[in-house]
Amino acid sequence: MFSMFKKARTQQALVAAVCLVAGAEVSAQSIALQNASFEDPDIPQANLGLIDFTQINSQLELQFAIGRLISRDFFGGSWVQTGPTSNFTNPPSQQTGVFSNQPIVINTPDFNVQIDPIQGVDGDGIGFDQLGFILADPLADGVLNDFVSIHQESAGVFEAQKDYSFTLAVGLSSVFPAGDDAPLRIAIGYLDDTPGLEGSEMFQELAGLDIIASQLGPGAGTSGPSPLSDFTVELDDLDIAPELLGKGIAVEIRVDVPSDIPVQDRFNIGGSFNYDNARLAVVPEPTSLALLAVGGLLGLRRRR
Ligand SMILES: [Ca+2]
Ligand SMILES: [Ca+2]
Ligand SMILES: [Ca+2]
Repeated sequence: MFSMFKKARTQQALVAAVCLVAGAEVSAQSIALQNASFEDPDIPQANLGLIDFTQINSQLELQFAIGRLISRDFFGGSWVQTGPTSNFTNPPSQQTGVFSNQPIVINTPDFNVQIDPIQGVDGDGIGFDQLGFILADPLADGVLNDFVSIHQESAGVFEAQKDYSFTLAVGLSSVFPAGDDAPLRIAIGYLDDTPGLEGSEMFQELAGLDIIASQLGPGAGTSGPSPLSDFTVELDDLDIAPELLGKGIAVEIRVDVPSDIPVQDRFNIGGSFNYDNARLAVVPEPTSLALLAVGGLLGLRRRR
């Protein structure tokens, strides 16, 4: 009678332990990324007095003028910008960078502009809460753009029986909102340092996720940028080849313009996304942990 009771108790403990371990799956540990919130370089308050309104003939030209005051086309930290206009390597492609999320109000006889900050942007307590942008301008500086990307190798390395996740807050720009044919792709991979490879060619994707414009709320023709939403790409340990264990974990943010679309039609396709708060995390493989826990409890039982 007593031993049956004890057995039931042990089974309850087993179930509880497995549930606990399964619950632990969500307790991911973060792996540091540099300039993950795109706060570097810090962009000061825009001096709207620098805009020469005698040269501004349209709302679009005014958008460009404001954009120049509130953005920088380079990053602090170790993000590497790549794209055809930069010959696949650093220095910057000028299609990616950071911008301050500052409110803009312009009242002239010809222009009335009010730009409200995007809500919920992550900051560092210094100046404005900044974001990154990526613009797959199909024809930048007279050079055909098939893609634009940034990537970074984190301080973490791939370990056995670990899953990984890369999360990015993403929104659609109101200036050149992207079309669905040019999705934003977020990816986890590694950098292949084989001689001869450079820029984007070095990034080898292991898991990727496409985010299309129509997933992001207000699109082309609307008055403002869409709010940011979190998107996560997950890399399963089963998709990490044994020879990659110990190799640095890298992440990529990328926009591709489909190369099979005629040049004259591409102007409707390339577009701009806003993003912020890049987060890389490692998650202990839940199945192996649960098996370990069960094995441990069974071992205890046998010793009794
Ligand atoms: Ca930020
Ligand atoms: Ca800041
Ligand atoms: Ca797994």
